[in-house]
Amino acid sequence: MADSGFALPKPRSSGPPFFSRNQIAKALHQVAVLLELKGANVFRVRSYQNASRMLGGITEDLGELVATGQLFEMKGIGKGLGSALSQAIGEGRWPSDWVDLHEQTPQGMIEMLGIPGLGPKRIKLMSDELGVDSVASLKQAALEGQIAPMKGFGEKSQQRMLDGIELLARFRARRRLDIGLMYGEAFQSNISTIDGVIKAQLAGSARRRKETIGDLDLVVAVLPEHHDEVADSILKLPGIADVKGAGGSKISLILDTSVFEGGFKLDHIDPNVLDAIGGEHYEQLESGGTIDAQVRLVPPHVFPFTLAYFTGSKEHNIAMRQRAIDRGMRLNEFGLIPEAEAGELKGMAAAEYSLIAETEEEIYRHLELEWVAPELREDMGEIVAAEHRGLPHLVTNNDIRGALHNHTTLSDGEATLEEMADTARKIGWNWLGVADHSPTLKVANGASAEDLLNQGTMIKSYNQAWEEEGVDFRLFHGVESDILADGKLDHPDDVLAQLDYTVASVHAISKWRARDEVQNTEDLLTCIDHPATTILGHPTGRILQGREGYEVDLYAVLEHMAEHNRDGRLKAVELNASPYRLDLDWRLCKHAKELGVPVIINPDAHSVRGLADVGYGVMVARKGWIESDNILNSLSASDLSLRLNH
Ligand code: DGT
Ligand code: CA
Ligand code: CA
Ligand code: ZN
Repeated sequence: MADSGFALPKPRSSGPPFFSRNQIAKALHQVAVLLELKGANVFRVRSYQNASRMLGGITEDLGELVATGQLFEMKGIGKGLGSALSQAIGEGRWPSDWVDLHEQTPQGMIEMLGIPGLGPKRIKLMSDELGVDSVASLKQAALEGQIAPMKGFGEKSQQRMLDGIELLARFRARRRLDIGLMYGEAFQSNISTIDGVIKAQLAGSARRRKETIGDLDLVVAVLPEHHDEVADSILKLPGIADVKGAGGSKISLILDTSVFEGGFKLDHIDPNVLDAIGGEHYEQLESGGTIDAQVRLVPPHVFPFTLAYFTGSKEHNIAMRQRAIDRGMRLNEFGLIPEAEAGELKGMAAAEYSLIAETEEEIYRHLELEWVAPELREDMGEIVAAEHRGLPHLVTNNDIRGALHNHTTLSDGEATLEEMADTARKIGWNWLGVADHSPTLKVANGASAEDLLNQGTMIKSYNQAWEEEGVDFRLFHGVESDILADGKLDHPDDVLAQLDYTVASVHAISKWRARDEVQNTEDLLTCIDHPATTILGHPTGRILQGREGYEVDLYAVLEHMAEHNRDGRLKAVELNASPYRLDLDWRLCKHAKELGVPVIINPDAHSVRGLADVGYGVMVARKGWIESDNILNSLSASDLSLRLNH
């Protein structure tokens, strides 16, 4: 695959200025890196590097600096660089030596730049001494121990390179849902603004809310007479690092982070999670990341069929197509076509005879089905349910009245109890539960029993004050207790008994991953039996794109929890809504629901912004067939209070 995060930006269609300040800074930086890869003179490299930094930081309007000639007077911009930039900004043409540099640098060298922690200087060295010219040959050399003996490298840096290669491969393969949606929604909204675009919609796994996304699929409705100009305009949108193919109704391209207006920033990441997804290198990986996208342009009357087809899943499509065949029809991305009329015709020609559908609903209706929400289209029983009008009334964001697993400054949260409560009230919640870490988790600043109980006293006084003022909001007091290796909880029973609830979670992941499924499952069952345990937190400990969870038989765990619930003891399973976790997996949500184990969607917020992550949990819950009645989040504060303190 061509890497592609590393191309010169394409000029805007309406200029001058043809490039933004960010694009210019990025291009200068890239030229510096490529020069260094080539072994150019350090002063030359540095002058590009400095110019990049300087122009990236200015507040003046770049177009104006060029127009007035002031650009030439700026520190670090010599005559050569000044004219090069004036031409780029004023005429939309990059200097030919920059273009040559990009074209002549071997793809393999550029690919190696994506390895976290590896810079051009060392790549050049390894290339000269070992003939390494791609990620694959670098990996080979490292595995054969050829890197370590080189001057200035050593065993450690050889291992770090191997780790980096693995991390890069993981990032290349698929992206997390939150990241995929960020790219997809930004690109969709850019396409929507193009003249002639009637509608643009995200399809594929992003629309189905899969936990990770392979590539983005977008469907665009456009009249045939506007097709070509719209296709041209799409190719000129910001954020396109490379075009893999464009012809007919399909455009394949690669997006990079310049699709985000105002740059790409990551929110606060909980250190436990960060550690699993690349630590200090994570931000570099993510901001140098790319994602593939496929855009299909179709006439409006075909749009619903194309949207449905490319929403998938493949398995759902196959089942739908079979249903059409059973009714003497052909279903594809162009239409739902009676065979008798289409005869030998194919593709768009056959689609002339398609039944009419203005929306997806009508396609499903033609096949005697209720419309199936995209999240459910996995061929996991949705078609039978749609046939019998038995699809679930999926939970929505509006059903969420609060959540129970959130952190404050008492452990590793950024915000105080007051700030968290304020924000929860502002976003319209009826209640909020705080569950700070327990003492064993030293890296997360686990709170002592004494501090925890003091927090409880504060919570009581807040609740009392709100009650007196007639404010319909309350705090619940819990703890996120570590589950210790023998299934015990991390506070004395008399401390736990004073709380409203306990979220029990495993954090010693490497230890649990080193053990077998039987042992892990047994310890979880023991922990669930503890009278204080109310909620099983992030049930597998997985970090998406980071690490697998520990082995555990979650079916057995859920069945055990179901038994408790049948006997009237509340044991809920968490759907951790952090986009890095999304744990409980959606495939198991449906199982929990069928067993009657209540689900609680928890953002595991470590900041006030973190509360919004509950939205990702709602997406996954929907994908797992969850209805409002299946979650604790939909209860009023008083009903929840009854459930917690039976
Ligand atoms: P991804 O990209 O791996 O996260 O997953 P999807 O589901 O977005 O898959 P993708 O991008 O390969 O294709 C988008 C949709 O197009 C897919 O969900 C269903 C449809 N599709 C693709 N290939 C086939 C196929 O061979 N048969 C059928 N029936 N549908 C297909
Ligand atoms: Ca896709
Ligand atoms: Ca695709
Ligand atoms: Zn946790």
